[in-house]
This record gives sequence, C-alpha cells and structure tokens, in this order.
Amino acid sequence: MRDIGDLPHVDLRDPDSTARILNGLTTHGIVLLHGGIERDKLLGAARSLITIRVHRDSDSDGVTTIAQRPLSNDGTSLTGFTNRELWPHTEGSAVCRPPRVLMLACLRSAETGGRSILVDGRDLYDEIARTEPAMLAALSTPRSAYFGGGSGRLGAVFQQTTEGRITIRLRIDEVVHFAPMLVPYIDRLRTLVQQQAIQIDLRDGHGYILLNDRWLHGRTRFTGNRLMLRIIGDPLSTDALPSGFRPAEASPPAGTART
Ligand SMILES: O=C(O)CCC(=O)C(=O)O
Repeated sequence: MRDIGDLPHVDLRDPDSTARILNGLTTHGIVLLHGGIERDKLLGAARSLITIRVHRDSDSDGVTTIAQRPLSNDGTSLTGFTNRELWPHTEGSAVCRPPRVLMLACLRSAETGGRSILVDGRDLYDEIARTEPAMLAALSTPRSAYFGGGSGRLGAVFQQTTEGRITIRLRIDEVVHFAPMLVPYIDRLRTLVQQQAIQIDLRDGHGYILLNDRWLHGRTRFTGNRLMLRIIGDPLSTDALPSGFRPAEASPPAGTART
C-alpha cells in the first residue's frame, strides 16, 4: 500500500499549477490539491485541464455539490448524497465511456469520518496478476460484469486498450451484477481493494484530481454538514494523458518511468 506522502501535491495558487497537475497525473494518475480551493478556483483549474461533463446531478456549469439531500427513489444509486460510506468505485461505471478525470474539493469537512478512500487500480491489478492469475483472467473477461440499473453497461473490470494499457471499471454494491464465473472471486477482490486503500482526511480548501480509469475513489461514513464539490470530464489533450495504466508485466526496462 502506498502512503499519502508518495503522491504528488500541487497548490492551485502556483502559476505553474496546470503543468504540474498534468505531470502528476501522467506519473501517478492522481494529484492532491491545496490552496484554499473554492468553487471558482476549482472550476478555473478544471477548465484548464478538461472538457467538463454536465450531467443529471450537476449544476449547469458542471459542478456537483456532494452533501446530504432528500432522495428520490429512481432506481439509481444516490448514496453519494447521504452520509453513508461509499465503497471505492469508478465514477460513471454504468455509462459507455466513464469520465476520464474526476476532481473533488472539500468546502466543509465532516465532524467525524468522511475520509476519502483512494485505490490505485494499477497496484490492484499488479497484485492480482502476481498472486491470482485465474482471478485476473476472470476479471478481464469481456461482458462478465453488468454495471448500473435499467440502462447499464456490460463490460469487464479490467479492459485492455489498443495501446497495451489497462483500464479499470469497478464498483461492488447493489448496482453491479457479476457473471457466475466471477462470483467466487468477489470476496477476495473486496479484500484486495481494502488492502490497497489509502485514506485521506481532506480539510477545507483541499481536494484531489484523479484519472478515473486508473484510480478508484470513495469515502467513509460521516457525521456533520460535510460539503464537497465534484467535477468530471475528459482531458483537453488525450495525447498528454493516455488511458489507464501500464501493468508491471509490460513495464519498460528498469530505470525507465512506468505510467
Ligand atoms: O463524498 C466523497 O468524498 C466522494 C463522493 C463520491 O465518491 C461520488 O460522488 O461518487
């Protein structure tokens, strides 16, 4: 398991922050953000990096407020808008092309709990490849998992891209259904995800940006008036941020960076 100290940090007040974020996303797939972040600052940073996706839960500028709110029961998962735990997951796992990038900023931290849970899908993949090859084959089988409700997405947890990289699409909750050949592996997968999890206590004005096809994100249960802002979208330049990650088995020679 990695430590929070191993992850790149960028202060959004730094004039070079956009370049530094891009660099951190390329090397680590995630950057921790600081610098008294508020809505405008988060939006400004997002616009310099991604094409923002506006969606059902967001305001017209693409910003979604994550706080407790009354729930309508329309069959989709709205756990994000409760104080409940959110297991580490891929954002938008039920859509054909999940957003490549997710940004989250804390405007008001919880009284208790509400810690961010982050899992590097690359470390998870490498660990499964090293210890559980049959499980890796099952998790990479096309159409072995159904993500979402009525109009969900049939896919695989790990998918190979045309560039020989791997992307992850995962959630383990009431809105995913696994094919019978995958079911025997799910408890073990759950344990491995837990073992790889890094917890971060985001304070007011702090946040993170991550590649959603590499990192899983979630949070612990909380009390209090916790208030977060979320933006999702896709890189302005896909050349700068290739999909997913390169697995250890396909790594370049020692001494060369693996991204
Ligand atoms: O509340 C959080 O920290 C994360 C929210 C989240 O995971 C989500 O909305 O998908």
